[in-house]
Amino acid sequence: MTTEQIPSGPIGEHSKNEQLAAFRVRHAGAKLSTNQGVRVSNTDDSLKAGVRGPTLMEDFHFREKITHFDHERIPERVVHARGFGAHGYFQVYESMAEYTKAKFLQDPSVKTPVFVRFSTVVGSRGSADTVRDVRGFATKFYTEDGNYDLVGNNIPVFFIQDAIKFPDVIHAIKPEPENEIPQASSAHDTFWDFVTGTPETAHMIMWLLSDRGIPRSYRMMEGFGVHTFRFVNQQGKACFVKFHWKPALGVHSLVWDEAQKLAGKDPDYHRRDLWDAINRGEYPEYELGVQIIAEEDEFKFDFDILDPTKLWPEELIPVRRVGKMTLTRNVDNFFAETEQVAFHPGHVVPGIDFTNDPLLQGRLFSYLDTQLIRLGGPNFHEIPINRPVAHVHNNQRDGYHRATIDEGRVSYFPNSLQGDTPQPATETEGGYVHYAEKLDGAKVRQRSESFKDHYRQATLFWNSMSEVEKQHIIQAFHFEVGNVKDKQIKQRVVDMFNNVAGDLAVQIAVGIGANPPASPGGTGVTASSPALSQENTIKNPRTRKVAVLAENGFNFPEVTQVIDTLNTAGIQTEIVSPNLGMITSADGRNLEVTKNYLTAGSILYDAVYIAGGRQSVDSLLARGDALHFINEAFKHAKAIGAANEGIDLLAASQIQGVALAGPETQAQLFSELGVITIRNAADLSYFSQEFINVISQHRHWTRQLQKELAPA
Ligand code: HDE
Repeated sequence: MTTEQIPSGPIGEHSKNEQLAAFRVRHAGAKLSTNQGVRVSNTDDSLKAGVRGPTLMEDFHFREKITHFDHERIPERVVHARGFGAHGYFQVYESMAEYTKAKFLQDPSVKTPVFVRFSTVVGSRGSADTVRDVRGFATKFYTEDGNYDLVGNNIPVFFIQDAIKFPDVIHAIKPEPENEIPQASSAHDTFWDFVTGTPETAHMIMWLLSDRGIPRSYRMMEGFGVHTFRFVNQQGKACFVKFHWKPALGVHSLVWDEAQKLAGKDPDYHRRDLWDAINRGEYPEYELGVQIIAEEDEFKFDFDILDPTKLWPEELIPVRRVGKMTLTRNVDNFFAETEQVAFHPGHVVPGIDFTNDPLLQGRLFSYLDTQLIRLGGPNFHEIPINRPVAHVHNNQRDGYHRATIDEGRVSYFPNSLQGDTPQPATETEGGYVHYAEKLDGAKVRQRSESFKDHYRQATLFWNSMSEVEKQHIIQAFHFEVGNVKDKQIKQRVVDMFNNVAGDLAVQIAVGIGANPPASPGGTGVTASSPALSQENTIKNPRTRKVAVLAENGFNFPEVTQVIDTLNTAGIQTEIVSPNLGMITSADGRNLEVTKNYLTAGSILYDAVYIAGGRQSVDSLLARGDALHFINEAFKHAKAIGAANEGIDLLAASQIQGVALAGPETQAQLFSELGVITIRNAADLSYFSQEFINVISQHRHWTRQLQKELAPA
């Protein structure tokens, strides 16, 4: 073996970036040329026989330009078509050698480059980001051992147990074939027809219809490998493992009304959020967690650990946080990187192996197959974003779009002409050796008996939800099944989810005009898992976005103090006013307006602050847009702050039943249900700090429960 063939040693944070540099081209300042490098003198007029005559065939510039344009599109992914990617690195906290020999999980000083692509599943490439859907969370680690892909979702379980059902579930959930309606939505007959005929979907449906289906941000959602994988250590000892990504900012969601409106106001809401955060240096972080079960404990649980519709309750099998991924760099070119990246759960490295989860086994076939058509042939691994940083040496040759120039006569093994190289590596040299699992079974098309409990973990999920999370699930059922036209399917939904929980089924039935279940059902499971509720997540105000409503005549010292304090805590602020340009304060100072009421909306923010200043507030009071802004933010359970005259706008809004600081109150802070007000205070630092606390709560659900969901 020549030195050139030995992998280059420890991989650094920048090694992928350095590799990509060779493929980057900067066009700024250059002369225009054809693809053949011939300079072009005019790209505005085609070559014609006379100024009003026909275009000539010999116009090679015209032909090349149009032909290339005609071929710009490649097939979109059959699922996960809409996505957004970013670069970063992963670092392990301490060696995981006890469990796995995977090199990127050994040395805490190594920063392994990664590329992550987040996605929605159902919608086409141009669909909106905020639809109710599962989110893909796919990570490519460019490790010293070669590429490792962890191709996961933001929901830890899947709709089906066996990959052979995948075309069925996807056909059912995609737009209906006769009219391609609805786009990017599961709220239609074919999907619920499939669900009610396929009880194994119950658990995942509970997750999809929960707040997890409408994340606030890609930066605020968990990721899950879903399947049970194997770790294998240097001694050849294996254990079962499930992978988790835990976001540093906690797990947070939109509310449904907001998600729907965002789909119109800013269909790029999630990709913009990620792009902007990385550009601002607010690098998203996710800890890698592992749950480990010893080989000998495979049958110790009341669920089958190979069943992908089951999670491993964290209270039973704790998640150990073993490392951290930080996303630090946006792509240079969406198509070249995000669109052409090719993930595959079969891209594993020594130390990580598969199990017999029948969903995983099927995926191992599908991902290579799909790239062949999507990326146009067998050489997609040569596309810059897909190239490993580790060296590639084999006897695979030719095919469409081959870029590598393989030297020499030898493209076979064994050979004498090249000293039998490239030659297989031994296990100690890093050769991948599959775990020698002992297998013995008859060929059958059957489902294991141990896969037949479809409801108990769905009940566990339901039991684990807070009151407001339960309300959201019920409302989601009312929306989803409310859009189903077939009455029998609607009734079947009630009957199916009666198997999960009687109270759930009764409440679903009320909203969709179906009959309540004949007798309340359930599984008898009374346990709950606190880790499943978003109520128990990290509450961190960093990177939250606050709209500041202000007009001419605002109170400059007050507004700037509040803005400065929020900004110092990492919270972003934007001044929203009727017109862009400058607004002038009561004392003659200027502030630049960021957004007007047409380009902004309360749905684009996590919180609202109403500036004080008599003239400013009088203008706001006369503005329907401003009142709508407040009412909508209140409805969506967002934090609202106001000082001095700003409180008059709250008093004039539809916010009711919340105590506000009155005109005579002296510097006393009022804080109720996420609405925080103060009057006549010389200094707003205490108010600003409390406002930050209120913002960090994400949403004030009690308000929603009390004001919105209470029976009339
Ligand atoms: Fe996928 N899935 N999938 N999937 N999947 C694809 O591969 C498939 C499944 C996931 O950002 C496709 O390159 C089958 C589970 C993500 O590029 C395709 C089955 C999980 C992405 C495919 C599943 C996923 C995909 C479409 C049933 C979570 C986007 C384009 C056995 C663990 C990756 C492509 C990216 C993409 C097939 C089930 C996650 C067709 C057959 C379970 C995140 O190959």
